[in-house]
Amino acid sequence: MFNVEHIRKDFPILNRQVNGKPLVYLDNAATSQTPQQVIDVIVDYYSNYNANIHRGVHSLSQEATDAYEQARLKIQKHVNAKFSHEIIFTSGTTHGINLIANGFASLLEQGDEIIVSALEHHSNIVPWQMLCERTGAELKVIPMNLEGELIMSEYDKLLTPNTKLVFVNHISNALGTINPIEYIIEQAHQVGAAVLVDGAQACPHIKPDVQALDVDFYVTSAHKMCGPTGQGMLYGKEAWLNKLPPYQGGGEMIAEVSFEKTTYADLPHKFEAGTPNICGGIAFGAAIDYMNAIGFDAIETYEHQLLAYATIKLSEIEGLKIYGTSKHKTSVISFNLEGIHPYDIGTILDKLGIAVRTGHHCAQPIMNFFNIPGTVRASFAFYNSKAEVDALVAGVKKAKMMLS
Ligand code: 7TS
Repeated sequence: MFNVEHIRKDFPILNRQVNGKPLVYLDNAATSQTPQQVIDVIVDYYSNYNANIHRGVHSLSQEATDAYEQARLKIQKHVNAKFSHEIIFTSGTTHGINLIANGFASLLEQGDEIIVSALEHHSNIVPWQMLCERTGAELKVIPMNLEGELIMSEYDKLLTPNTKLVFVNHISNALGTINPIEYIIEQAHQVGAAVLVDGAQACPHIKPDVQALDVDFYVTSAHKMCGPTGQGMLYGKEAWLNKLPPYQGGGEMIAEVSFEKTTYADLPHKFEAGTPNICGGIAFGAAIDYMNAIGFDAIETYEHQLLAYATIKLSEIEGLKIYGTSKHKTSVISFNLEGIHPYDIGTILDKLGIAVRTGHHCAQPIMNFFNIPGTVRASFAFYNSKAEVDALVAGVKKAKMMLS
């Protein structure tokens, strides 16, 4: 049974005070908090078996290698990849996207087209613009409607035989919209384009099935799903990963090196140059174990209730406008109070111990679309309580009173 009070005990940080008030942490879309179970794994690694991997004959190195490769298997199972070597450890979503963008630089030419969506995070816009500059390919954008949903009839029109790559996030960080990636993938494949899905905001809430989706690449970050920062994963179909050139050169990604010629290691090592974030990978596996023990169905149901409750309560505040009103959305509420700058609301909420994000959320095109400088964003996780939603609502009312 899902019991939020019980779950909250796993997160030591939730006991702390901020500005003399109990912390109400509602910035989960930026980064999630870490349960004791994952902290213990990190402490255990550095206390007991810290060593470099894949290279030592000594016991510590073998223990660390085993734990690291076990984590890869956990991730493989979690996203239902066919092979474990289709899971590449990265430093996060941004790294994964850049790895693919770099790889496609050798495959694209003038006249090719890349499609992104109007709902993207900057990390999903800038690497493609850089890629277009390098290759002469053209960037096209799937527009959105006022609910913050991508317009699929417009997407259909953008697809041509020249489309080589479609890039879209699974869930928008700024608005919480869940995008119809099944349809997007299917249509892209009809014209022979590859699809990369950014799952940074999806993985904290749902369990992706990369084989069922038939997605070509899927990337995410551990720190948004109870794991450490500086750690992420890239899933790629074996055939694609074999086709793409390595991203970085260095140790561990080679088969043989001489000054005349270097041959590359097999997957996944071809894309994992240098000493990785070993502890991060192991802790990522532990975070996935932790979330699976709670269960993604239970998480989804609970967060949906929290979202519905918060939406009703916040909507009752006069002059409050919510941006992103899709029926298919996750537990993110982006809003503004009429005539008040989001930063001012965020500052008052902080004084009350309530952590939200304010600003453009690294998604300036979305803010431009709504013609606003930014929003206040409250993003909920499964360990947030109804009482915390009440605290947010009371805080916003207080901010309104003080600022208007
Ligand atoms: N893609 C999406 C959809 C994101 O939300 C983020 C981070 C990234 C990519 C980049 O992830 P990273 O782990 O490589 O940094 N989003 C946010 C956010 O909404 N607030 O802070 C970071």
